[in-house]
Amino acid sequence: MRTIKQIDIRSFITTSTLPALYSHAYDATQILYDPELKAYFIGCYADVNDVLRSPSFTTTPLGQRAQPVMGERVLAQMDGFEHHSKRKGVLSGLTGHLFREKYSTMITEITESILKRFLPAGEIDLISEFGKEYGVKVTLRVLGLPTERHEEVATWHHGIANFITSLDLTDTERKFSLDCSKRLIQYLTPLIEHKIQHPDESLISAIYGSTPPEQKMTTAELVALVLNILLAATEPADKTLAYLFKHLLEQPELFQRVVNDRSLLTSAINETLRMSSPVQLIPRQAEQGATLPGMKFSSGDLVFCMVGAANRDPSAYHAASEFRIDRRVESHSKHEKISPHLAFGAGPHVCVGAAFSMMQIKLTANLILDHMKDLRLAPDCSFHEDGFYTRGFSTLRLQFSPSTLTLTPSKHPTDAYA
Ligand code: 2IO
Repeated sequence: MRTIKQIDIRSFITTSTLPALYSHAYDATQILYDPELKAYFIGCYADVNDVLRSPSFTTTPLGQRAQPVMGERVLAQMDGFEHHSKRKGVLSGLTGHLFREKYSTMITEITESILKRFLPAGEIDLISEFGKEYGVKVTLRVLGLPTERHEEVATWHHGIANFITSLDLTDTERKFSLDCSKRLIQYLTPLIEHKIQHPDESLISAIYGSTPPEQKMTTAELVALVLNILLAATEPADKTLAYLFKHLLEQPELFQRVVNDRSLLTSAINETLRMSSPVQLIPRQAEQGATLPGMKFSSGDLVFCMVGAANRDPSAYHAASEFRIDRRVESHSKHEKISPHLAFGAGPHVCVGAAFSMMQIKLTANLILDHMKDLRLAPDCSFHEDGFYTRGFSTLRLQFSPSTLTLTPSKHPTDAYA
C-alpha cells in the first residue's frame, strides 16, 4: 500500500524549483495529495502512462475546467463514435501532403514577416516580440480565419487559457475569463457561420464537412471545437520554441551540430518537449474501481497527471535531467527500450495536433537559424518561468548578427518527422 503524502502544490511552485517538487512524486511508496485543491498529483512515468491509457480515469474534469469558457464540450471530453469521427475530421485537415505544402508557405510568411522587423537590430525577445504574435497568427490562418484582429484575439485567448489552466482563480479573474470567452465567441460565430454556408479550403470547413449530413455539428459545437484548436495550438507554441533555443544555445557545440545538420531538429524538439514540457498537467477523474499499483481511488477523485515530472522520471530515463538529443540513437545501439515522452499525453486523447505542431516548430526553428546568424542568448537574458499547468519563459532575449531579410534561402522539408 502507498501512503498519502499531503503537499501544498502551489507553495511549492512559488518557493522552489519544479525538479524539487518532482522528486517527491518519484517516490513510488507514496502518492501526493493537496488537501486545499482536493486533488491527487502523480508524477511517476509508469503511473502517468497508466492513468492516461486507462478507461477508469476519465476527462470529466474538463466539464468544469474548459466547457464554461468553450461554450460546448471540447474534443477531449468526447468518447466513442463521436470522438473518433471528430478526431478524424481534425486530423484530416491537419495532415497530408497538400496541407503540409499549404501550411508551410503560410508559416514561412508569418514567421518572416515578424522576424523582418527585428533583423536589423540584431536582438529579439523570442516570447514578447515574436512568439505571442506568431502563435496566434499561425493558428488563425490554419483555421482559415483572418489575422487582422490578432491582438484582441491574443488578449481573449490569454483570458480563456488562464481559466483552463489556473489552480487558484480569483473571482475577478473568473469574470475576466468569462468575458474574454464571450467576446471571442461573439467574434468567431459569424465567421464560422459563413464557413458553414460557404465551405472553402480551410480547416474549419474540412472539420464541418467531415461528418455526414445526419450528424451535422451545431454552430455552438463547431465554435467550441475551433476554440479548442485555437487554445491547444497557440498556448504551447511560443513556449516550446523558446525552450528549444534555450536548451540548444546553452550547449554551443550541440547548437553548431544542429545548425549544420537540420535533420537533428526533430530529436532536439522531442528532447525539449521531454525536458521542458509546455503542458505540465493533465487532469483526470477516477471512476468506480480506478486503481494504481498499491492505491485505490474513490469514484470522483480528481487526479492530476504531472506529465512534466513523468518526462524526467529517473526510472524511465538515464541522466533524466540532461538535455541529450542522442537518446534514441544511444538506446537503440544498447538494445534498450526508450520511453516515449508524454508531453502530448498518451492513450485515446493523445494530442491530435502532435504531427502538425512538430512540423510547425521545426519549420520555424529552421527559419530562425537561416535568418539569424551567430545566434546567442543575450548576456543579461532572464530565464524566469511562469505557470504550472502550462509553463514557459516570460521573456527570452536572443542576439545575432544584424541583417536584412533575404528571401528564404532553402526549402525546408515539411514532413513532421523528416
Ligand atoms: C484545450 C492546456 C492548452 C487540449 C483544453 C481544454 C483541452 C486539451 C490540453 C491541451 C493544451 C491546453 N488539453 N490541449 O492539455 O486540447
